[in-house]
Amino acid sequence: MKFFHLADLHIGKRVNGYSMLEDQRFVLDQVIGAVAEEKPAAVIIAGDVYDRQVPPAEAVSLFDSFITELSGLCPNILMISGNHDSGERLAFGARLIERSGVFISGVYEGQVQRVSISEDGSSLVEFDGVTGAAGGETAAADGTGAAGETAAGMVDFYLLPFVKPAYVRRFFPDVEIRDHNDAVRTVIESLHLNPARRNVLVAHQFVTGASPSDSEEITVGTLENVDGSLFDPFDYVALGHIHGPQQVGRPEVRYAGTPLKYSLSEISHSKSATVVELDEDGRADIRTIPLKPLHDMRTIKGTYMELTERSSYIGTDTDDYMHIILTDEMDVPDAASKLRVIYPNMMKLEYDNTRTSDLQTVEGAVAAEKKTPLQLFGELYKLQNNSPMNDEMTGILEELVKEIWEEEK
Ligand SMILES: [Mn+2]
Repeated sequence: MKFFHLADLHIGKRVNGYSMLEDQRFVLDQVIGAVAEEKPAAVIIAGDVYDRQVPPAEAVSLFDSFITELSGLCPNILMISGNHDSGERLAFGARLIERSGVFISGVYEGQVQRVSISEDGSSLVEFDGVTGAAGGETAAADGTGAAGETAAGMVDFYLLPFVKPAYVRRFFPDVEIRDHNDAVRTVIESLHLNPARRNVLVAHQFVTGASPSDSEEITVGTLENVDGSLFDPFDYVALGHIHGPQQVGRPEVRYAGTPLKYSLSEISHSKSATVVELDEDGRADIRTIPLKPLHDMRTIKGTYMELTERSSYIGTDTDDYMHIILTDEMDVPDAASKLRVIYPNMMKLEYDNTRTSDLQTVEGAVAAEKKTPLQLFGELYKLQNNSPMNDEMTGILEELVKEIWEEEK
């Protein structure tokens, strides 16, 4: 069975002040093209559909068009909420659009939505988890799994929305749930997996060992990590949350990553859609389809003169999202606005020179009173710029000092 794994679309996101909407439309169109060509049985979106709890109207419109087109091409669309989404809002109308093969798990309510998909793309939805939880049936605990089916041809997809300890605790009053790891373990242990079936988990969590970027907004030090060994019972784990595409531990525990670079820390990433084919024994063949951005995000470095030299940029994509590093020792007046003439989508401008590369220590003010204004200013200049004033500067300063101090007398 073939399925697509996407995650962290963050539709409506702004990066360094730039709206990503057109970039997102461009890249989602490529996903639609790839789905039309590959004809998977399902497309998974592993959370962070939107960037905000209340996404802007144009973001909702874009996502609406995306899933509408997608559902014309693929029988099953499976999605969960991420930490950026409002689970309730994402799941609006979920039970209605389920009839169209669009399955949304927004909020964990003590049970996990299980979508069992056959090779022909037909699907069956049930709920699995703690007995007695409201809304839905619980699968038989004898291992027959969903609807008593033992057909090995089916794949069970478990849709676990983003959970925090507090979301899970209330359904398990007798279990001590201290952190995210306890929370996810408790939920997984409450499931009745059918070992005769192939099992896929869709989740949005920070798995220990994954490498984050700058755009996930992970809170460091709050014990958000979950251990990858919790996923051992699954043939494939479609993860969202971490923005660089990567496996964690084994190849089948995988972050699809964002479809676009969402921070300068992701400049070296190659973004893609993940395509998984599970064979009859549950072995996963995993490959990626590269996604080409409307505007790439890249870094260039050099002196102002070098970078504004026509030959250095002609023929390059100057409307890319640029991170420009100037190596000039002196600040270039109005560099940002001048560079924007060539690079209209410059996201960041910084200097790399002796001033920024070496750490300076501040000398004590003890001897300050014994120094002349010229000496004091010279030290301040050197401290800030990591190099002494040149003769011309010293000359100007001498003139100024003379003018100010002598006029006072
Ligand atoms: Mn995310």
